[in-house]
Amino acid sequence: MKTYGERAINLPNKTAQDLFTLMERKKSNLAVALDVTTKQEFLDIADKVGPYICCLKTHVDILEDFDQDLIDKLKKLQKKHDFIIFEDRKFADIGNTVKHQYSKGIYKIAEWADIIDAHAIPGDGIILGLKEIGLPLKRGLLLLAEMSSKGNLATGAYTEATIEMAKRHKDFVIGFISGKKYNSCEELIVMTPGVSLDNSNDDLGQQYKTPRNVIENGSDIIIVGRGIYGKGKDPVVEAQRYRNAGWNAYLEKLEN
Ligand code: 5FU
Repeated sequence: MKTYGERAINLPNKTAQDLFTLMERKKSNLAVALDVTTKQEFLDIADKVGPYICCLKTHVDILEDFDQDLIDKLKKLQKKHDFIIFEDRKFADIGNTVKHQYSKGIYKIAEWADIIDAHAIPGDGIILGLKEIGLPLKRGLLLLAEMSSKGNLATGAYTEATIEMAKRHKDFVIGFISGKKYNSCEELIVMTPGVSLDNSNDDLGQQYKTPRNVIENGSDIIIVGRGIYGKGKDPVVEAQRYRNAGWNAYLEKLEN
């Protein structure tokens, strides 16, 4: 198995290269899913977990007081701590619409998010639309090949078709949201949500696996949300704990 650093070489997409290089540099395969609803909480936790993560995953549309100042401060934190920003927007419309959703409106996602994700359901047009905006900016796209939630419909033939779509657009599609690696495209990044060391589910269909489980299945990056900043948790302590769990699982996998 290649190291993250070795995989960075020869990747066609700059964001993917940057991500693997910084994972190696920071010794972290941890992405934090920062699902809080106020700017202050968001910036406070981002600053605390920043040193331990390779990627900060956002849902900007859940912030009650979103404004340009938040983006300016987020960019400063990105410089300070060295991480990739992934807006988990899950685009799902025709190419022409997603192009506008990506670059316009209140959030202007293309201006600040290094990575975005999209459902494969509309077909190749969704990638073509997002690519028109994202490729000149050297951004990267993840396709949702599988979801972590109970009863998710992205399975079997749908997942297979999603993998084929990714292979047709390797300049812009850098990987998948999924729980496992696919044999036919091992170089593509696999980012995995639904990761916890303490819980196996929530009350709304989320299903959790441990960092070790998902890394063993071929995941490259673990995505952890409430496990890090949930009620009563210290985000610094938890970020270190998940960083260590993810990195040790990766080192063990490299040895085997
Ligand atoms: F695509 C997916 C998926 O299949 N499952 C997810 O949980 C995305 N997610 C996101 O990961 C979800 O929107 C949350 O932002 C995050 C998981 O958060 P948690 O608090 O660790 O459950």
